[in-house]
Amino acid sequence: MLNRMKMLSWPQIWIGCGSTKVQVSQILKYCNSRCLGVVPQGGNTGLVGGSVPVFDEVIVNLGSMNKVISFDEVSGILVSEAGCILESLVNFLDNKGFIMPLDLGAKGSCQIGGNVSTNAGGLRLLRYGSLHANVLGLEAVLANGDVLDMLGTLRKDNTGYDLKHLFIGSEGSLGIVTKVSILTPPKLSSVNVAFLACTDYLSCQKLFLEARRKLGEVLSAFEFLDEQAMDLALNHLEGVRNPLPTALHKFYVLIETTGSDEQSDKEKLEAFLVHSLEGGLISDGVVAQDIQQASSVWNIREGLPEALMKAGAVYKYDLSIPVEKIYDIVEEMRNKLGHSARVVAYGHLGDGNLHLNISCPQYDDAVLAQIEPFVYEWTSKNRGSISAEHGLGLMKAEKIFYSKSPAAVQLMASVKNLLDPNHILNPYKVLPQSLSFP
Ligand code: FAD
Ligand code: S2G
Ligand code: ZN
Repeated sequence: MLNRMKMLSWPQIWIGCGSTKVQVSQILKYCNSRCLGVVPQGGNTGLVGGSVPVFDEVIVNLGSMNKVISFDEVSGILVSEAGCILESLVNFLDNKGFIMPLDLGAKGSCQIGGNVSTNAGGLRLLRYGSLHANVLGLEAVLANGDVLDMLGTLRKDNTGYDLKHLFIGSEGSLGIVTKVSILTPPKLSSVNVAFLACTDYLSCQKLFLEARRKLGEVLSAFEFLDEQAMDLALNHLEGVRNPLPTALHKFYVLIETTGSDEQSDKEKLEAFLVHSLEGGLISDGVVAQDIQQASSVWNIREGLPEALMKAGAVYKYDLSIPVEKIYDIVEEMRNKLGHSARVVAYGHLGDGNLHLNISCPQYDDAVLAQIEPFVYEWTSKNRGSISAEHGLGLMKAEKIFYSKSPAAVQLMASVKNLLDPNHILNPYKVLPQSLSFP
């Protein structure tokens, strides 16, 4: 079987074009029978080392399984192969008047199979919910080669345990996702973007509450970045400029509304901006007047990961924290690190998700020792999660106990042992070493 594969170089197996679940099944049967480790791989944009081998694992990249299987133009239910790149699905749906329920800066490379396997959050979760809400069904191949057809397209199906949820966010450690059935929302005609400036974090927090009250059902994104993040963007991203360049701004908020009435939605957003100015919640603000202005504002926010990579070495922490405490950890890290590193904060404030990035000219163990385990202990003490949306992968597998109880992790290990008794799927990832060997 394997000799029919276009073998690029062992241990990589790139499934041949026109590949099917049968080929994935045969590869896993083969690897399972010889206890060969396997790393499922999508677009390789993951940020916790989940999609690359640790030693000599076989890489199974789903990139050639990239067909749209069906699309129901009434319900908006899309069924596709796992290797479809997110942006290609965005473009496919655009012509049909629908959108994907998730959007992330990596859309040009990440695959829907990888999005599901990491339970990716992204820029639209506030409006459309997580993939646990939008994925209706999956097809997955288990370690022994069994094909699990859970590719339902029903909104409601309460017949027994909903097993697909085990695979959403399991990071390739329980099975290889080969097909996805997902509910896609209709594309609405009126999308508006505002870029606002605040003088302190408390105002950002209050602004979020006001946005939910005053913008209500049309609110579709609420992202924030601090002035350190803005400086990085201005210094490292081509063609980016700050629409609100006054020095006194310490925080920036990007608000997007998505509705069906251009006129009233825009008036609603402009009224919100005036109300926030008069109430002292913002020190300045602008509503994008056209698509170019809207995308130039989005480019600032979506370009931050790239800006950080260009700035040097970066230590990334993707934290879920109660909204009122989000900036406390940023200030504590700044106090601890002083001038030895630049602490940058941005993220999906609407989801309580902080992207804490600590940037230095080069990697430095002394800096790392000041960050960890402090950041994990602080997050755990404040009942947050040490991984909001990026998963655990290799980098955070040993940190799982900061956010999950020993009993919960033990049960995860039992599920892993049941579905992958030889532990061939993504070894060393997600679960601590002590638990992930039989
Ligand atoms: P990969 O990186 O290839 O793999 C990720 C994990 O999923 C690995 O453990 C891999 O083994 C497993 N996997 C991949 N495909 C399959 C499959 N078919 N079956 C089983 N397991 C599989 N993430 C967010 O959540 N929100 C964001 O806003 C966000 N923004 C980003 C912005 C940038 C610029 C970058 C570089 C990354 C960003 N990410 C974000 C992280 C990353 O894009 C997501 O985790 C994404 O879902 C990974 O998809 P992928 O196809 O690249 O998967
Ligand atoms: C985002 C990307 C990764 C990071 O931009 O929303 O998920 O930490 C992040 O920069
Ligand atoms: Zn993110």
